[in-house]
Amino acid sequence: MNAPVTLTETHRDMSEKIRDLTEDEIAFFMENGWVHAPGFITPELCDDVVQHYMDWTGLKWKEWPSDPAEQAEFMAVVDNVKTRGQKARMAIRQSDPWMFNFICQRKFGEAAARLLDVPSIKPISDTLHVKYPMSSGSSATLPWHQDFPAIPIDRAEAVQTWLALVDITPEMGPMTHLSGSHREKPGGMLGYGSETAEELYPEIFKKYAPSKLKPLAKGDAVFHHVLTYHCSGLNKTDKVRWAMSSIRVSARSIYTGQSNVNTNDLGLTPLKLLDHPNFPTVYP
Ligand SMILES: O=C(O)CCC(=O)C(=O)O
Repeated sequence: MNAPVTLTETHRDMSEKIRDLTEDEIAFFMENGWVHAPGFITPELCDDVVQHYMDWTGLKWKEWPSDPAEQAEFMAVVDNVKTRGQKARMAIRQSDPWMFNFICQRKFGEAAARLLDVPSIKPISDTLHVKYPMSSGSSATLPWHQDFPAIPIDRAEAVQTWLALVDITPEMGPMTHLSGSHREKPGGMLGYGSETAEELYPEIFKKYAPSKLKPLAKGDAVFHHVLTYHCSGLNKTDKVRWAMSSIRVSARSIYTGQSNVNTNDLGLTPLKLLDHPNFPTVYP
C-alpha cells in the first residue's frame, strides 16, 4: 500500500475559489437541516475536479457519448472504480494529492464548523455522484435515507457538502430533502437492504415537506445535516449529472469501528478519535 498523502505535503490555499457562507444560509440550515449555497465554488474549480475524476477513473468522456458501445464503456469505467479492492466511487483523495488538498480546504472546514456549531472539523469521506441518463437503463434513484447511520462515528455532528460540478436541472435528478427532518432519530441503514423510510416512518412524510427541486448551477453547493432525510430521482436528460460530495465531522467525534470503506483497514482504534493522516483536522 502507498504511504498516505498528508496535508503538509499537498497544502495549497484555494480560498479565493471558495466563498464564505452567509449568516442567513447558516440560519436556514439550522432551521431546515439543509441549505442551497449558490456559487459556493468557482466554475473553473468544478472543471478541475471533473478532470481529476476522469483521470482517476480513466474515463475518456465528460459528456454522454452517442455511441452505445462508448456509453457502455463509460458506465463500466465509473462503476468499477475501486477503493481498497471494493467497488466504490469513494476516497479519490487517498490516491490523488490535488483532490486531497481540495477536500482539506480550510474554507470547507470553516463552513462545516459554522453549520454544525462545533469548534473543529475533519473530512471523513469524498464520493463521486455521476448519474447516467435514463436512456442508459442505469440511472439509479437513491431512496430516502439519512447519512449518519452509515458513518462510523459516535455523534451526529457531521454535514455533507454536495457540489454541482455542471449545471443541473430538476430533470437531471438532483436531491430533495425533508425540511426539518434533522431533528429525527437515526433511522437505520436505509438503502442497503429492503427497508424503506416510507414503510418504517410514514409519520415523517406528514411532519416534514420535501424541498422543491430547482436548477443548480455549476459550483453551487447543497449542504445537509447527516440526520436530514434526502433522496434523488432519475436523470431524464441525455446529459451526465456530474456531482460530488464530502462529509465533514466534528474533530471530537469518536470512531465506532463500524465497517466503512473510508475507515476500514487503516489501523484505527475503535472508541478513540479518528487518528490517521486521511482525516486531518482542517479547521480551525
Ligand atoms: O447525488 C445524489 O443523487 C444523492 C447523494 C446522496 O444521497 C448521498 O450522498 O447521501
